[in-house]
Amino acid sequence: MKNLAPAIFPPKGIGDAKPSNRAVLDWVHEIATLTQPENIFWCDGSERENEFLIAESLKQNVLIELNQKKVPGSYLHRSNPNDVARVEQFTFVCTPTKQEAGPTNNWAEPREIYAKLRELLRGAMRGRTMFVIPYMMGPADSPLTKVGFEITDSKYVVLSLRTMTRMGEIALRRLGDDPSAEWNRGVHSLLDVNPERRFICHFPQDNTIISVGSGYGGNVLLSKKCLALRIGSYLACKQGWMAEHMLILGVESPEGRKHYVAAAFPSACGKTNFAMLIPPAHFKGWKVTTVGDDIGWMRIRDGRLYAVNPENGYFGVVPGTSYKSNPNAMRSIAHDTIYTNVALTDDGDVWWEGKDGDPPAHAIDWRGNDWTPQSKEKAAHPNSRFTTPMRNNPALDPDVEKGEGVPISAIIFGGRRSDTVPLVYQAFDWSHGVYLGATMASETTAAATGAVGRVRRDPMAMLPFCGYNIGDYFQHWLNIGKRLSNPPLIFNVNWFRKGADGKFLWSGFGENMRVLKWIIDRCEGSGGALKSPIGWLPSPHDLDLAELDIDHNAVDELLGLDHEEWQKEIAAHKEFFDSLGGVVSEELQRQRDQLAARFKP
Ligand code: GTP
Ligand code: SPV
Ligand code: MN
Repeated sequence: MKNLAPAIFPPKGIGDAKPSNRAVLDWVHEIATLTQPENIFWCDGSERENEFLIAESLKQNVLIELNQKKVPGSYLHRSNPNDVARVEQFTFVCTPTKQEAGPTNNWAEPREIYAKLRELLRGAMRGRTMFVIPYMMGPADSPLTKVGFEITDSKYVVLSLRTMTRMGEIALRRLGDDPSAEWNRGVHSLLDVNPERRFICHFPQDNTIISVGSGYGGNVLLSKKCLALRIGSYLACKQGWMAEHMLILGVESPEGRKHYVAAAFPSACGKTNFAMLIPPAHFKGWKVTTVGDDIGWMRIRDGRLYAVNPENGYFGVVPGTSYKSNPNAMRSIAHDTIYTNVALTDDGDVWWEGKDGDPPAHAIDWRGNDWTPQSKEKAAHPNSRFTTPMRNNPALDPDVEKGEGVPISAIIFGGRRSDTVPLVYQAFDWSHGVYLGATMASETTAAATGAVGRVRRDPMAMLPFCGYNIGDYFQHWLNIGKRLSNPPLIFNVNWFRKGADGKFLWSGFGENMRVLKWIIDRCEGSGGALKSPIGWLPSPHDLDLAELDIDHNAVDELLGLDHEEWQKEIAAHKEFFDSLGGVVSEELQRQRDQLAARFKP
């Protein structure tokens, strides 16, 4: 581990994009004094800088070159096998009182944890290069756009943020020279990539993030979950907007009528796939376009919600991605992509479980070991990821850079539920919709360390990402609704319901267009539905299932309500609210009582 991130020495003209804002310079000086790096590299995100960093990363084995004929501009990175996913147990919200962090966050007292982190960071960058990355989240001319700086000793982080954010000069210009301007301070050090010294700490009141001991994904690309969601949600509540774990997509009818919808599904539950959906042949002339695949920032304008995607690229789940399931993702990752923890084939290509075609006869797995189809281990880690610029996406929405954002017609919640929850239903109104979000649950996935497949409540898909008290977060949602004269309709979907044989009842992916179409019909006031105890449910003939190979029983099961299962579900809602220790408002408690009452004969 001694040579984890040795220093690099750039030629003249690279690594010297020093910003002029006094506050930034003072902070960098303070962190450099503490961490004692060999040198400081001021990033500008330029092509030349990128080429230099890739060359150095190849020399130091941070990146492995792929076959440039097969995947031009693409590289493979292998993370430490002890460091392959977000670590929720080591993620902290550090507010003056525990109550501000609330019942769903790990809390640490700011003074104590700052002191502990300072000790861990003392001398941590000796012999290493300290990179200073200026970046911007959001389109250049959006009122929601935020500037952040990430200090890191990881070249992988620099290369990734160049794809994931708008990095360099553009961020410096947005920040300007005012030392009191709002910007996020992010400090990251790999240390020795030891889980015992791994902490991801957020200081919302200081607009500060400190992450140590990891080199992976959401733990270290501080722009993403740390700033755009945890700190973002705190700022959003204070400033009257919303920061959500949501994809944003556009859907255009053959007649040219366009709607935008935002959807919150937990990690590894289908956001990227839904955002890149290609409608089946039956939906001739329908077009789906991607605004964002993971995070949505929304604000109120003229009584409506408008959304922007703060990110500039996709950090997406690789396994299961194929030309069959997600052609737009396959085209996006065919070039200029960093792959993390996938398998390497003998001809320098990448491979993963679920890719089109036969598995290779031999490959090197994500840990760097020989692999054959007979191996018991998976070739690619279940949470292996691609980092690819959003501009690679053939279905990118033309308004993705629009500063005012896109108007949202519908908000969709959804999770992985093998039972109980129907394919789709609609909330009666905004407050009921907030209740659907607040009580949603999902089976856990490989996106975070820990058990997989365990049903847990994950309100608005924000359980790991809400940077303040979840009760206040629910209230913020309710308050936003009161300010909307034209609120989005709210829906819940479940692509993952299983039949008695344990197989998915719904074919999903492109076929989800059929559900999306019903949602759009409802927004336009034309779709049919039945009033059920849980909300508006489509009957089988309200969904366009033409040319879909599915039998009637499966459709009935998908749209059915099992009263016994729902009694358990309602009890689980109560148990969840109770577990939050009194932070849930009357209004949501009343929603639960009304739901229970609607089930009574
Ligand atoms: P994060 O990046 O972790 O936030 O994940 P995500 O919500 O973007 O999930 P993603 O679209 O990457 O999908 C995660 C996994 O779910 C992949 O293995 C997909 O193949 C699978 N998946 C996505 N959509 C569907 C679907 O409609 N049906 C089924 N059965 N699986 C799906
Ligand atoms: C998620 O877990 O929701 C992700 C991946 O999008 S990570 O960036 O690692 O958080
Ligand atoms: Mn995500």
